[in-house]
Amino acid sequence: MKIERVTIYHVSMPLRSPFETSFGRSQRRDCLLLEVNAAGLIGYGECVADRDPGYSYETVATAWHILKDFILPVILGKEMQEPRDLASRVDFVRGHPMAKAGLEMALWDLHGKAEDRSLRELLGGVHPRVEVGVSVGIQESPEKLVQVVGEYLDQGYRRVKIKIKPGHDVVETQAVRRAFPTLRLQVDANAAYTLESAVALHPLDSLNLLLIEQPLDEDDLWDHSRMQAQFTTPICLDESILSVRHARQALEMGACRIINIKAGRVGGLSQAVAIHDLCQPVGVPVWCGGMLETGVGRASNLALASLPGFTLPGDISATERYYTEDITRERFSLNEDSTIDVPTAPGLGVTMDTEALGRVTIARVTVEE
Ligand code: OSB
Ligand code: MG
Repeated sequence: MKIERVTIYHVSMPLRSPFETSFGRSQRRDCLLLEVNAAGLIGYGECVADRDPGYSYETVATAWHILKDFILPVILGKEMQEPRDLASRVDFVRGHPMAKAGLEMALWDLHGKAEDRSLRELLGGVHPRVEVGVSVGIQESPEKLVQVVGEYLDQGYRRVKIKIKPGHDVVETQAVRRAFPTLRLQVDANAAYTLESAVALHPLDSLNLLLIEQPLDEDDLWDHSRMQAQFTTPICLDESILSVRHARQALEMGACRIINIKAGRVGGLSQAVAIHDLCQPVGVPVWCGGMLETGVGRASNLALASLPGFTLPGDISATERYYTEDITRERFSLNEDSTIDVPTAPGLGVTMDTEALGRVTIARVTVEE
């Protein structure tokens, strides 16, 4: 099908509660939404780059620039049958995986709609619903953190991840563990430590955590392998894994034992599936990370997480954990067994609430052939 027109929306949505990580605190969540018109169909994709370059060097502004000035010009007016073909066509742009992945998601949505198949089917997903957890931001005190975690448990979440940073780590995690001795619990440092300062995290090793996520720098596979040798708790990499090659090398050098897969971070769903396919036969657990997505990206995450190798709960929470108003008509809710249903309609399986989209759009541009 020929790609006729693409509209980029810069969306800014108020979060229901501020989200704080080691790289910053946000009250809003910005992203780009891509609307691709082809063969009388519309496909949507979400580019998960944030307003600020805290998690990644990519931002909404860099992704806008890379898409509008480099990627869209080589895609518009062209035939695109297979979303998997996008990666090689945009290879001439170094880096910028989130920009590429946002467009690829829209192509998957279009492809599914054209073939009348859900994204889950297209990717090889096997589960009708997937196990999920909640990612809890840094709180003002350990007591407050225990209270917030307790509220999520009351809502039915059976796996909790807490954000940590130097000075807000061991005491907080111990407090949560003491309050909830059997909870499936994990921590995420978002690269806030060095091999030296990570010595402070040793007490975490006796708290029966599922994993310790991304303690050290993004570009530091080597020191992660040294740290993993000093911990019995599995290290899980997020920011460090930008490609299938990184995943293979990280596993070969023992830099991690678990991988967090985010399609945006690795340049698209095709590469996300390839990392899954690398890990599954060798028994390395993977799970689906989150970027506070709208209903569009959430639908994509659910489809991805339905693949058989996603054996740990994903950071995919119910819509109401993030937003009062979403841009999709569908809202995702938590089932009693801490799962969320994977959409079954063609493509992403969601429909756009164009009025809601209008209310949260702060800039837009349409590009044609
Ligand atoms: O490191 O996993 C992360 C959100 C934004 C950027 C990075 C991360 C996160 C989360 C939230 O942990 C996961 C979610 O609920 O979407
Ligand atoms: Mg993370």
